[in-house]
Amino acid sequence: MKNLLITLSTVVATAALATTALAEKWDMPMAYSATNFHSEHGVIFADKVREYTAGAIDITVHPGGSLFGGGDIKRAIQTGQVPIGERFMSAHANEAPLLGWDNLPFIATTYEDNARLWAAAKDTVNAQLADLNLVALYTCPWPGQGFYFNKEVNSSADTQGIKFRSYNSATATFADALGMIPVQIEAAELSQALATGVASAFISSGSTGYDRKVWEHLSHYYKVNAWLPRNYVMVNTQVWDGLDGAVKDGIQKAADETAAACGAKSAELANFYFDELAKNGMTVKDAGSEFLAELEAIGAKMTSDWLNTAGAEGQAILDSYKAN
Ligand code: PCA
Repeated sequence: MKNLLITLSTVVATAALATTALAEKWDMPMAYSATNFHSEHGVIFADKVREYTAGAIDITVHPGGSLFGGGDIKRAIQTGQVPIGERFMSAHANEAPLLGWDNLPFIATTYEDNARLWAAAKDTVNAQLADLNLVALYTCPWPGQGFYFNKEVNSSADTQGIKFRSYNSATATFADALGMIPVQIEAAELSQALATGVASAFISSGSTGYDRKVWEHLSHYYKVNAWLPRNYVMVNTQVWDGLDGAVKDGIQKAADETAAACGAKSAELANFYFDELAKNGMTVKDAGSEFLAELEAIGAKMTSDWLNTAGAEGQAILDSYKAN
């Protein structure tokens, strides 16, 4: 009996070792701060992947641009420096215009509409990502985008010459159209940019203003709710193709569950962020009618510019969204 127990425990230990030896360790760079809900869901995803792949894939999340800065994450995955990572999808629209599908002002301004727009865009976007050597595992929306300023703003007469932190080419266009001077800065560097005067305005969700404690520098938030952009977790195509079917299924199940949980969390937190900005002394309100009318006119032009670069496939996404 003793011998049998020893033999059994040896078998168990060997099996455990075999699992450990087979476990692939994946570093997963993420662009936004550790306490942001996107990053927290990255950790939830990693835990689920470990569980659903029986330990075969062991993901370590590196939030806040600590492993690769936000602007470098996609390339690091494409070139196989890391197998997986997360980034803001429309940051890549300058390279692949279709990836700006979620950055069209005033087209889809609720979580429901954003989900419908993603459903319309998904196949086309995934085909585009395949051309970039990437497979998207899941996407998750930020809350709606509004404007941060250090003063009251009622129209573009108040925005001339302001240094504006942009996060992609579309937001730089928005700034230009309002007479502001865009400078692209990562969310991870935003507090520093505001503190040093490199920028004194930006467009973002309440989430990023809260994460970066921007009430230390700015006074007004206008809840324009212009669009709900998405982050996506992507994996290198060769890495993905090299996985066996059961592991792929486990990762995709983890991704699908994380997408649902992350989207629900984003919606749940949207008003919490506004409350926190206000509690910390900011004026949080809707844009006035004059400012809003200007933003809508700029937005319409941005959508037609996008359609010019995204072509028939872009038009098909919008047509299908409007038809459903
Ligand atoms: N926060 C990110 C992207 C969109 C958002 O709400 C940022 O400001 O960089």
